[in-house]
Amino acid sequence: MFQESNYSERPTAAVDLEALLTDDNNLESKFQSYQKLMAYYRCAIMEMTTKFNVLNEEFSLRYDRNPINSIKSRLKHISSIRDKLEKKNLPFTLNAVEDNICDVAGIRVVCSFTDYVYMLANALMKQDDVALVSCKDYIANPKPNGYRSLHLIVTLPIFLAHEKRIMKVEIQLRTIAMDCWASLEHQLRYKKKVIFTQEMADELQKCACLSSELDMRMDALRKCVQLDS
Ligand code: 0O2
Repeated sequence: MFQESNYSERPTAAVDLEALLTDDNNLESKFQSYQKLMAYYRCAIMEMTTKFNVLNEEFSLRYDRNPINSIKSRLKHISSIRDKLEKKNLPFTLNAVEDNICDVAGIRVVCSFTDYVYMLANALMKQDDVALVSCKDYIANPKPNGYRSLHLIVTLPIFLAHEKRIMKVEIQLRTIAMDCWASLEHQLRYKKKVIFTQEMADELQKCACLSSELDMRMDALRKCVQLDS
């Protein structure tokens, strides 16, 4: 299985840190507090990645097939955290980050087939240390531009030497076809200030339909060859 980390890592800019933590004037102490919180989020990513690797292993033992094609992860960049807090009209403090930004730790699980997306999500949610905060099913209800993925915000514990901390993680589960479309669409326009004509938006939508049809046809083929029984 191909594994990859840091799907969008950029270095922490001093100017971002300067602006961070409006409740602390000391840059050195700001840096340490921020690094500590980010280390906790990295631990949460490790825990969650292990959970998916374990599920993948079990499934592969039982059915001789890997449901997971790849797992990618990233810590949200400080400038994106700042932008999101600003948008929500919230102060730039660590408490505000922990309480209001749910996707500081992000994991993207790319699956072979659509059924596996739901199978993995259900298996994860049965684990008694994982709690669901919110679920957005953009597979059942794609975004108007055609974006499809299952988004879960969950909490899970990380165990440190002297404490247990409950951390939030955003999980994006999608098929290879959904990931292909989202990655290309992201390159073309997501977060960029490009003016997209209606024709271009329509074309992207059509590509999303093609990727959805590809998933349906591959799912049908999988059922024909009965991979999981
Ligand atoms: P990045 O670079 O992944 O960090 P919320 O988090 O709820 O305040 P939102 O936008 O309602 O904000 O959350 P949602 O809809 O769950 O989407 C969050 C993430 O999904 C985005 O993260 C993207 O990774 C992905 N995503 C959502 N819509 C699209 C889309 O149309 N195209 C692509 N390619 N990806 C999408 P970030 O933080 O925006 O970016």
